[in-house]
Amino acid sequence: MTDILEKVKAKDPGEKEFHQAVQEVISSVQPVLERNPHYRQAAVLERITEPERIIMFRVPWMDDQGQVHVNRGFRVEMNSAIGPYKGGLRFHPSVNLSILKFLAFEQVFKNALTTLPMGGGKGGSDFDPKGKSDNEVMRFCQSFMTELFRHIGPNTDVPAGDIGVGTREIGYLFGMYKKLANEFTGVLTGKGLGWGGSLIRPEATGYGCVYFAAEMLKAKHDRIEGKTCLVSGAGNVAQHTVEKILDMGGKVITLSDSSGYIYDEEGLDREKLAFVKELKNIKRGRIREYHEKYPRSVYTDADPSLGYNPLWNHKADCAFPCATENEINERDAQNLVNNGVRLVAEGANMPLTLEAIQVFLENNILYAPGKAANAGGVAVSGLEMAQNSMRLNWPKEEVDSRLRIIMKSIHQSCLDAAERYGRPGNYLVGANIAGFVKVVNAMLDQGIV
Ligand code: NDP
Ligand code: 2IT
Repeated sequence: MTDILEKVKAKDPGEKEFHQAVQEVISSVQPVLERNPHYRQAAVLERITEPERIIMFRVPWMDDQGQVHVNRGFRVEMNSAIGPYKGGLRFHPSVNLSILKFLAFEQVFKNALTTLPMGGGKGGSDFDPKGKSDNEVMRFCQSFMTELFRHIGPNTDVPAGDIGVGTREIGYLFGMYKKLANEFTGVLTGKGLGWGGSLIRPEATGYGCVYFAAEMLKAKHDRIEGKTCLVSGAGNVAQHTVEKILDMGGKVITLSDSSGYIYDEEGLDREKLAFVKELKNIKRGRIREYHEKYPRSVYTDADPSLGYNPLWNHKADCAFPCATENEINERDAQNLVNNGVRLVAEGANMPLTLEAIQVFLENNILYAPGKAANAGGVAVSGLEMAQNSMRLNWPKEEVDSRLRIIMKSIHQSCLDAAERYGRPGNYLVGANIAGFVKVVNAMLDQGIV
C-alpha cells in the first residue's frame, strides 16, 4: 500500500491534495486487497489512481473594459466503470490539477455510493467569478464551453456546479453547449427549473448531509432536534444545511466566507437565513454584512496566521464544515473535541486534514466523510439526468423522498461494509470500502481498458 502511495507521489510530486485523497482511501481498503489477491494482480490501485483522461485548455475572454484575459480550463475524466463521467465544475483562483484530481478521485467513490449509474469526473478553471459582472461571467463561460463541448455529452460526461458555479454559470454554459452541439439534452445538471433542472437539486447537498447526520444520530437513539450546530461556508451547501437543521429543530450559530465568520449566539432563524440567501446568491456580498444587519451577532475576520479557525472553537454538539478542503486542521479538531462535539459531517469535499480525521476517530466522534455525507447533491444530479431522459419532471416531494432513501441507503452501506471488515461504526472505512468494491468489480468485469 505505501508502495502505491509512493509511486503516486513520485509520478506527480506537487499534487499534495491528490496525494491526501489517495492516502485516505488506500489506507481504508487494505483489508479488501488482502481478501482479494486477484485485485493486486489486476493492478486495481494503479488503475484507479490514474485518470482515464485529462483535458487542459486555454480560456481567453474579454472584460467589460475590452482587456483580454487568459485562464486555464480543465476536465479530469477519472473513471467511467459504472457510468458516464459525472461531477462538478469549480471556478476559483486556487484551482489546479492537484485539486481537480483529488475532487475527481473522491467523486468516483461518492457516485458509486449513490446507487445510481455515474462514473467520476471534475473540472473547472482558475477563473475568479468574484467581482465580475454578469456579462464577464457569461463571456468566460461561453469561451470555456467552446472547448469543453467536444469532450462532454449526456452519455459521455455530465458536468454540474461546485464552488463558484451555480445556476447562473450553468445557464451560460448550457446555452453555449446547445448552440455548438445543436441539441437540447441533459448534458449538464443543476439547470434552471424552466429548462430541464430538477426540483430539490439546489437544496440536495445540504439537505442530504443533514439527512445523513440524522441517520447517524438515529443509530445511537438520538436526533438533530435540540442540537447546537456549527456550520462553515455561506454558499449553496451551507445555506441548505442550515435550512434542514432548522427544519429538524436544531440550532445553528455560525456561518463563514473566506473573509471571516459570524457567531450568532441566538441562532439563525428563517428570516436570517433568507437574508443570507439574498446576500450571497443575489447581491453577492460578504458574510460581514450579517453582523451589520444583526448587530447582536459577532463578526471575526479570518486570520490564517493564528494556526486555527476560531469558528471551530465554540461549544456545540455537531459540526458541518461546508466551505472547502482542509478547513479543519488538527488543532481545530482538538478544539471541537474539547468543546464537546459529538458529530462531524462533511458537507464540503475533504474539509478535514488527515490529522484532524485521526483526532475525531481517536475520540469516538461520529464522523461522516464527504463522499458519503455530501453525496446527496450528485445523487439528485443523477435524478435530474433520469428525468431529462424521460422528458418529464418529478414533483418536489418525489425527488426529496428519493433523496432521503438514497442517503439512508448510503448510511447503511457504510455501516455494513465497516462491519464486514471488522471496523464497526467507522463510516470512513465503510464509505471507502463500499465505493471501492463497487467500482473495482465493474472495472474487472470490463477487462483491461
Ligand atoms: P459555493 O461557491 O456556493 O460556496 C462556497 C463557500 O465556501 C463560500 O462561502 C466561500 O467563501 C467559501 N470558500 C470557498 N473557498 C474557500 C477558501 N479557499 N477558504 C475559505 N472559504 C472558502 O460552493 P458550494 O457551497 O457549492 O461548495 C462548498 C463545498 O461543498 C465545496 O467543498 C464543494 O466541493 C462541496 N460540494 C458541493 C456540492 C454542490 O452540489 N454544490 C456537492 C458536494 C460537495 P467566498 O465566497 O469568500 O469564497
Ligand atoms: O462534489 C460534488 O459532488 C458536486 N460538486 C456535485 C456534482 C454533480 O455532478 O452534481
